[in-house]
Amino acid sequence: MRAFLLRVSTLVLLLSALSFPAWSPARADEMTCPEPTPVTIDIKPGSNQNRIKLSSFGVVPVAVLTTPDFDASQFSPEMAHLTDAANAMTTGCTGAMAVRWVLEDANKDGKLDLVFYFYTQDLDLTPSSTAATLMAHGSYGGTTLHIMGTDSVMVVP
Ligand SMILES: [Ca+2]
Ligand SMILES: [Ca+2]
Repeated sequence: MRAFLLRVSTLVLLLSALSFPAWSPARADEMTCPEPTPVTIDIKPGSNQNRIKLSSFGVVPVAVLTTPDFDASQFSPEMAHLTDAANAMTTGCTGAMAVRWVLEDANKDGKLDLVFYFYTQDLDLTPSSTAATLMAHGSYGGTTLHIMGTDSVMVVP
């Protein structure tokens, strides 16, 4: 009888250990992005057409512009993604991951902007894509901040 009870309680412990990860809310939170702050972005600064050739092996620069509401030079990014705007809201942080970033005045207004670079081959864009969304997280004046901005693209194979 005692051995039987021990076996049952072991089984219960084992089952609860197995089912725990499935409903842990902390884990679900890590998989989605918090509410982002809207920012102004410029895909391919200097070009209004924002033509992206998918077969190219280059990089696509995407500038987060400094505006009266957002000082890009105060943002220290930890990670950034660029994705088809149609996927951005439904699938969260997906798409290409930034390979590097640099502070420079991308729109020549005398204020530093933050320019992210993405490998064209990492992009999830298709010839039917019309816009791309940049999402980044990092710290802004010591507090954690998620930013998001969208710009048009013209995608060619
Ligand atoms: Ca542009
Ligand atoms: Ca600027």
